[in-house]
Amino acid sequence: MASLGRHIIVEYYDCAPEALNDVTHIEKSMEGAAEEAGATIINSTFHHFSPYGVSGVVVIEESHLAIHTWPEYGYASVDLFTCGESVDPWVSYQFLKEAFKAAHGSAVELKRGELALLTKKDFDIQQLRDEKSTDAGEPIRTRDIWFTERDDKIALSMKHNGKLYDQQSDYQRVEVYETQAYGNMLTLDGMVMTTEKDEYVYHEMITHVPILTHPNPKRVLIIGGGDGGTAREVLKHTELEEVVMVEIDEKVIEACKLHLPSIASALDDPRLNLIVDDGIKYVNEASDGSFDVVIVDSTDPVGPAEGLFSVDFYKEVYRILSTDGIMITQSESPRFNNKVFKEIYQVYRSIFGMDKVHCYLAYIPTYPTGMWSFSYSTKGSAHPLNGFDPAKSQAFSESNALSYYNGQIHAAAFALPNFVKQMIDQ
Ligand code: SPD
Repeated sequence: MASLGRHIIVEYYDCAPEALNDVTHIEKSMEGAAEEAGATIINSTFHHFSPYGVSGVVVIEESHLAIHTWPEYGYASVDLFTCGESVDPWVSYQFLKEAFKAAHGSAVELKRGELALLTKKDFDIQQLRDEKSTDAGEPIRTRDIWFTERDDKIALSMKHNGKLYDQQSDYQRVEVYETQAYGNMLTLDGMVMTTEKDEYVYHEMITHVPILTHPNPKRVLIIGGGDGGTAREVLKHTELEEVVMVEIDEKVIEACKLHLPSIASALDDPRLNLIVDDGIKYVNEASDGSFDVVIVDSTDPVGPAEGLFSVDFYKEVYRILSTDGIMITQSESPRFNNKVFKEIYQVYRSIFGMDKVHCYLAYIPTYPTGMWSFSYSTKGSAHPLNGFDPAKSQAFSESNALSYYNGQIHAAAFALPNFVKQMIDQ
């Protein structure tokens, strides 16, 4: 051999797009390609980017294998770099071509470190050997796979052990990841919806704020909320007589029952009337004044939830609220989704009235920027602070062993930073 290493620069064309967007498949294939070629794996790191694309590297004792994919073009670029005689990078090339179902590939081999051009340096190699021999045992193999939700300016990444659920429903891509920091995590179309470790913030705040400030809550409607977290919290209010939840996507329910059971725990509760249907249609067909509290637990305003952010929908929600009815919605992040955030409050005020719409905040680490908002719109006399009894809220929090909501948080959540107030008042 006339060089230290061989570097094959590879292009794979017309691959299966889904294979190039599946981070666990890519990780497995890259590691398989390394092993098949006779390499010893030290470590691997893979990132999935939302909505599509994967980058990753497998570090091997004999150098590395690296990949970047563009599923939307069915294209992957790969580097296969090996040193020594024991590993054949062309075996990896063929292995990956099959794994990605590439219609064709091209490759250029470069010799790295031409021996004819190298001069061996004179240094005390024996001393280095002695130092190395004191290291403990076999190299430790580590694994890094990352999920990333990003827009063109910021990104949020979470390390995970792989996907537990991955289905394309009639409405969206439904996935559950086993994250290392936040437990199992539901994503829809690549956006984080909820995680086992921080879900309580969102679900407690979207639920207890309205129910504990309504003068006499009896009938609650949840639109969306297929993971079940909002229903679980609503059912802690034992005075309620009717709880209806309308979720459009049964795959979300299935995924959460299977992999997020602590969140989905109430979905089989006989007190919950769970309807799998379009929430917009349900609201359009419901009678005037039929609910005291309507909670819109939607995804972001793209895909199936788009209609849940329309003026017509909110007018219908207003119609089906009872005299003192309250509508609660998740209203995105004032920092991250500032355009949508402003529009939401303009629309609600045009329907409910200027002084009838309030905003409150909570801190959710797995949502973009961590600062998340909820809207509280009231048809009659209910008020989030005037109608609020701190002692009652505190007692409710303690008797239900809540993790976020309490009497002080309730009041504090309505204290808004100046920039948020300005966005709402503009
Ligand atoms: N960008 C995240 C918005 C998530 C809103 N809905 C979450 C559903 C939890 N039940």
